[in-house]
Amino acid sequence: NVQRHPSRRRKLSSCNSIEITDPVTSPSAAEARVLVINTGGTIGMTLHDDVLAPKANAFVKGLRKLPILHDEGYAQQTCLYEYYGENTLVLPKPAAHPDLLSLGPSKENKRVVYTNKRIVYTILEYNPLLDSSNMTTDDWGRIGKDIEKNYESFDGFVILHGTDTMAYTASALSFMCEHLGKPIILTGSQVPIYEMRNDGRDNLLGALLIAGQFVIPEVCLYFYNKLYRGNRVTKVDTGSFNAFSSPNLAPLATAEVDITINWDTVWRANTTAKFQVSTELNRNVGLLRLFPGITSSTVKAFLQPPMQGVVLETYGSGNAPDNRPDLLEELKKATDSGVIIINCTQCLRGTVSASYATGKVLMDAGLIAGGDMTPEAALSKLSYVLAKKDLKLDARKKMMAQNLRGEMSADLAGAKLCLSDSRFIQVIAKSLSISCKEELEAIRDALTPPLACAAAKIGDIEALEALKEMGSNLCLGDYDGRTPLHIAACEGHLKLVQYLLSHGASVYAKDRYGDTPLCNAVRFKHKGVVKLLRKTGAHFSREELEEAGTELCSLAASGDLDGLKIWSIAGADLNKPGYDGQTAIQVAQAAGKKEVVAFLVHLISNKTKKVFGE
Ligand code: ASN
Repeated sequence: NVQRHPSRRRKLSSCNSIEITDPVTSPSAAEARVLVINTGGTIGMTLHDDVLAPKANAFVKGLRKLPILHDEGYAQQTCLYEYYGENTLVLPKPAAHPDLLSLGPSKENKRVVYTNKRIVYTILEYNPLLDSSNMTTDDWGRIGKDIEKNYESFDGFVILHGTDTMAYTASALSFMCEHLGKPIILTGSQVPIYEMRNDGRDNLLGALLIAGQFVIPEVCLYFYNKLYRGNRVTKVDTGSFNAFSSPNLAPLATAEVDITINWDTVWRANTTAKFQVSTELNRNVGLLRLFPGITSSTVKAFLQPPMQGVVLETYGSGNAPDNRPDLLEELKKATDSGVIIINCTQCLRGTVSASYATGKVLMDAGLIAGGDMTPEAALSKLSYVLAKKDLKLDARKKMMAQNLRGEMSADLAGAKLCLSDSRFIQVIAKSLSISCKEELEAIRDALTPPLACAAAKIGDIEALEALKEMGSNLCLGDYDGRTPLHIAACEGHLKLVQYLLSHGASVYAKDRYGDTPLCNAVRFKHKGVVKLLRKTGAHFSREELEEAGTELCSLAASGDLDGLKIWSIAGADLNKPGYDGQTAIQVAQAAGKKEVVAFLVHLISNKTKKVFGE
């Protein structure tokens, strides 16, 4: 796979290299890159004077000595450090699981996936490293900005973080990261990674494998073999490796013998907007827990300015005393004066509802039902929504009641057609004598990806709509990992691309050849599709951009203006030299393609003007 990296290939000559024999399906699919942001936490702590505290500049050195987390031989052979720097490590190549191999390529659709990709990961260590009890909203902003800065250079992100406030950071990042298309996974440990018995190694390894292999467009938390949606978790145990619980949502993935992704639960992107991080957060928010006998003066004091948003942790399904007018009056006064109060339950599991008189009084006092949100999620959502300066109070309240990032369950009453309602799947199930739900789902998952790809090929949005109503996931790929978006991008079906992007398709999906929908749209010269994909955040990888020069030169030699325009829209640098050091302009000049030369000169000078703001 060194073939893929020209600079690494060049540097090989200066390394004592031996031949690389990685049996990869294609060079460009051979490596995935993950950025690990180390903020601190127990995972990297050591004992000083009998207490645990973070130790600076020790983590990378420690990992280098752990063969399950770093393959020094591969790093040397591929000049990894020269290319990516000293803080980059690489996981060993996973042994292919024999059961999985025997089951063949349809495994992808059975949600169980193995990989032979190398996960190359770079560690960005914060200074100072923090016990997570010391984290503030400014630290969340810093993490967000670092992800934004590095978004296009990596396939996924892992945040090493202390467990104490990890649920708060995960919730906050889930809201701050708008139009997210790649995985961001928080993890840490209960015991430092340097101890003999520890959970840090497994947690880091699992988080890296998932972040590098799967396009899960969510902020997640990985702990004790489970991947959770980040804004659904809460820390429930100080003394167990199984420290987190996601009481109202099943895990997104489990890492047992196989890594099994529950794609039906994974959040589906619904946007054609680019990723961005909103670091503005409002700090005038708070959590108030009801208890029998709480005085109205306590409540009054808590709700005084500058307080703007409060999560009230109520009893059971969202109840409070209905025989305490003094208390209810304080709440009503606050909501009347513009404080947003969210009603969340103190119970670990379940949702608030207005089924009791003691619950209805809170609605009457102007509180907003928080559904089954965790208090951590509700608090950080308030902080995020209240910082939206261009929104009026009503719009903010509306946003608080909406499900923004999967933090609350939808009201399922009267919801979409369920699988068993679908005639099509039913008929097949009957002929195969299948009846149970799991088998029906397995049939659906096996059949619908190729059907969706076929529909994408002919631009049939209605067929895709029907498949979606069956509960099919339109972002799953076929046996070659080619998703409906890949196919639609090849065919240039702009409307269908738009439809798919609004219904869960990911611009970052790679097929088995390592190609994204953007690569396909560029190859088949569909300008409109390229523009839309770029608007949605699609981009070429660093390696693809580096190697673009050769393609640009061949387009210049053949006088292909359209091709050059499309590469430029797709983000290529038209000055990039090809394999022999010549640029596209030089090639066009040599080949006497005057029109191409004029075009390139015009385009490049226009770009330069833009950069200098002319
Ligand atoms: N106090 C530590 C922290 O939150 C706990 C841990 O990471 N397990 O940073």
